[in-house]
Amino acid sequence: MITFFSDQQALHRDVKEVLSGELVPSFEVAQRTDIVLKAIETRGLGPVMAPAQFDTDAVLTVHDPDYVAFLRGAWDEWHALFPDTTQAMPYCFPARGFRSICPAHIEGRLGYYSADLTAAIMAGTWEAVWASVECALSGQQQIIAGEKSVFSLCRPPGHHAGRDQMGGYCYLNNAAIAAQAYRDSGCLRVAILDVDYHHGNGTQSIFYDRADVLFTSIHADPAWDYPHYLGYQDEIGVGDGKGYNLNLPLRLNSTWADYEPALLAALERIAVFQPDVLVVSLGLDSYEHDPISSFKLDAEKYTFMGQRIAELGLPTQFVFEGGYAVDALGTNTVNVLEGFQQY
Ligand code: OKP
Ligand code: ZN
Repeated sequence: MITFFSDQQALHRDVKEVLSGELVPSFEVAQRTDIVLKAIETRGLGPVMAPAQFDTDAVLTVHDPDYVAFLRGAWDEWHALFPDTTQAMPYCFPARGFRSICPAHIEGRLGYYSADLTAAIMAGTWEAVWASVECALSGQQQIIAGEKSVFSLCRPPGHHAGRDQMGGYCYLNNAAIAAQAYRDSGCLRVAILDVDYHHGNGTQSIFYDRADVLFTSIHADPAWDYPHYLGYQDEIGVGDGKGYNLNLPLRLNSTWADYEPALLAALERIAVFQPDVLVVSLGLDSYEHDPISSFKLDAEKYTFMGQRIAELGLPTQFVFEGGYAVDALGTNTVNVLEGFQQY
């Protein structure tokens, strides 16, 4: 299996996030992809290639042009105003009762375009985010060219990013951009399976009113974990999209005994949908030792997961999302990919 990765992605680094009221080093560190690359090499998964370059066309079919322009220019604008700070972060938001107005000042715009305090913008963020998108689009092109599977080692991740919103370490939605690119390459139906511990609220919102892209997600009950305000079972889609959104929230501390039936239910829904292609939002934060998550999957369960996904027999693009137990992240990621290939 080919992996797409760019050195540019490491330019987004040393980020801080708000956790339990404190500004702390982000769990979403550049070493995450280092360790995955190491495991890919040690276990001989296949070649790692730099992505091709893309213009913004494919991204602007998923994201709002003003939002993309904002992301691209935010650091320079912030840095000119606050030269002694290391990252741009909002402090106020258009919450209930306010108007949905995009203000002029950079701090107002940061709040307008943010869901939370876990997606700061630094020098290098845009370059990394863009390289991450290029990994997604290069992977999509490989599948269109006839490969059975591909791994887009995206970082920063993407599944919390909405059409005009960042949050949860995410800026542009790599998986959604790939899914839309399949549609624009002639695929009629695209399925997304999001196995990250956190609900993929951004991906869901992008395709919520559409029947051509099925979104399925297994994640921690949002009543008890991030992103809290989306990801409930009764969110089934709207308009044409009604019936094309499947959320399978699980209780905190869920084990494989809880997880496997949910996975099989998602795979069954995908099989009925008969998509041309599958995009997997591959988060590994369901791992038992993940520092910010509560599920109890061990390393061998990721092999099972890959095998189960392979049983669909679909061309499959894996897009990297979360996973913060850095030491185990390489093993767990390659377990899924190897499990998929073994089947
Ligand atoms: C991004 B991805 C809860 C802290 C949650 C933000 C988590 C972002 C996850 N106590 N912090 O889906 O892995
Ligand atoms: Zn996650």
